[in-house]
Amino acid sequence: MDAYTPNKSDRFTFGLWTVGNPGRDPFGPETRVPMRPTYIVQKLAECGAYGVNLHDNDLIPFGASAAQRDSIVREFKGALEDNGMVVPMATTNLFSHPVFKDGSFSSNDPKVRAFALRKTMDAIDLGVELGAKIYVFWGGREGTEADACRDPRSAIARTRDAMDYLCEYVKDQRYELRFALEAKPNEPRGDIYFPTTGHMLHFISTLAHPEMVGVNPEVAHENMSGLSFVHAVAQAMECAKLFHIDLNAQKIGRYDQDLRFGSEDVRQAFLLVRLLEGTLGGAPYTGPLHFDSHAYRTEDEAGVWDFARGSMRTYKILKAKAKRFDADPEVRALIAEQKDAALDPLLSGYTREKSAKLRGAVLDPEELGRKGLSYEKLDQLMMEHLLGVRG
Ligand code: GLT
Ligand code: MN
Ligand code: MN
Repeated sequence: MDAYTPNKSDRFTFGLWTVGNPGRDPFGPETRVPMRPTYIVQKLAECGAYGVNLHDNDLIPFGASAAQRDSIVREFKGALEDNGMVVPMATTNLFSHPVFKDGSFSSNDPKVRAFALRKTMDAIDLGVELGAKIYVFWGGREGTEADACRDPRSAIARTRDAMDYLCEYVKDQRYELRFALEAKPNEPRGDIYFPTTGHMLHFISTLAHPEMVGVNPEVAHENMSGLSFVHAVAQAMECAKLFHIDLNAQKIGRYDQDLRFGSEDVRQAFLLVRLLEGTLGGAPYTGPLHFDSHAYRTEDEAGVWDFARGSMRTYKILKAKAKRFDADPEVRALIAEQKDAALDPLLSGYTREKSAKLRGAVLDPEELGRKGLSYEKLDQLMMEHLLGVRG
């Protein structure tokens, strides 16, 4: 036990499919024995996690009878209670079964769309029964290889119809549930619709109930697009749409690796934790911290729990480092907000008078252009904090 040992107050969660990943990849079968969901709950609790998330079919096999479902749910609820664990988020598997080979909500076939809606309503019922407050939508199969198959605008419109329908369903059932949309640019499809968090944020503004819908950005997915994950998360936070987050790590330009959080690009992981925790001063993110990642294929079960504990420890270490970085007087001096009592009031809230004053203000672009900003010093200070020789 040390300061970085995780505990329930840290709000760390894992999906059943994450620690339960048996190591299968496109080139080889499982390297680990699958674990029972109730066992996963017990082991995650021992590791210090706060909750567990699931797809409908992580718990209830596809095609199970109502009686089988009820008995599985009863047993699972017992395990949650025995281990003081919660289910903050649930989702639907709309990608494994061959019926979804060409998407679910965006499929050209109304029968597939009908099946997807029905499966999602059942899975929402399951999630709510287990206590979930967030419902994730990851449209992994909503995309194309043969792009001539449909007008991409129909895919967008059909997805909107599905979201509006499901929001109404939630309202009709009086569930206390919000949706979080997760973007990914490709894999398993050649191209996936709504490839980034930014695309999702705009799409949400076109829905009938935008207040019920936010985003679930994933480190690996934004990285696959070659974009800054930190900036995507910041944009979501700035408009109060960060409803959930999928933490993992990813080498740039690769397939979706879902590596242990912080194991690649430590700088970005640090800046992300700094943003989420608000150590710079902004409002923090207060939702669950979900690790959507899995242990290397080389690992046995012991390696899986090393992976889980490592994910949480790295987050806590980075959080402590972010606090020290933002409390460092040299850092604070370098990034102190610049104030100008005369100019600041002229820069927002246009009026004719303000714009006239702005035009009259004395500004010297040559002098401003010559001014050094000391970002080399700032960045090196960050490196020294990260590398453990400062703070
Ligand atoms: C799948 C995917 C993840 C999504 C999960 C939710 S399923 O593992 O790779 O990024 O978050 O459906
Ligand atoms: Mn994810
Ligand atoms: Mn992923």
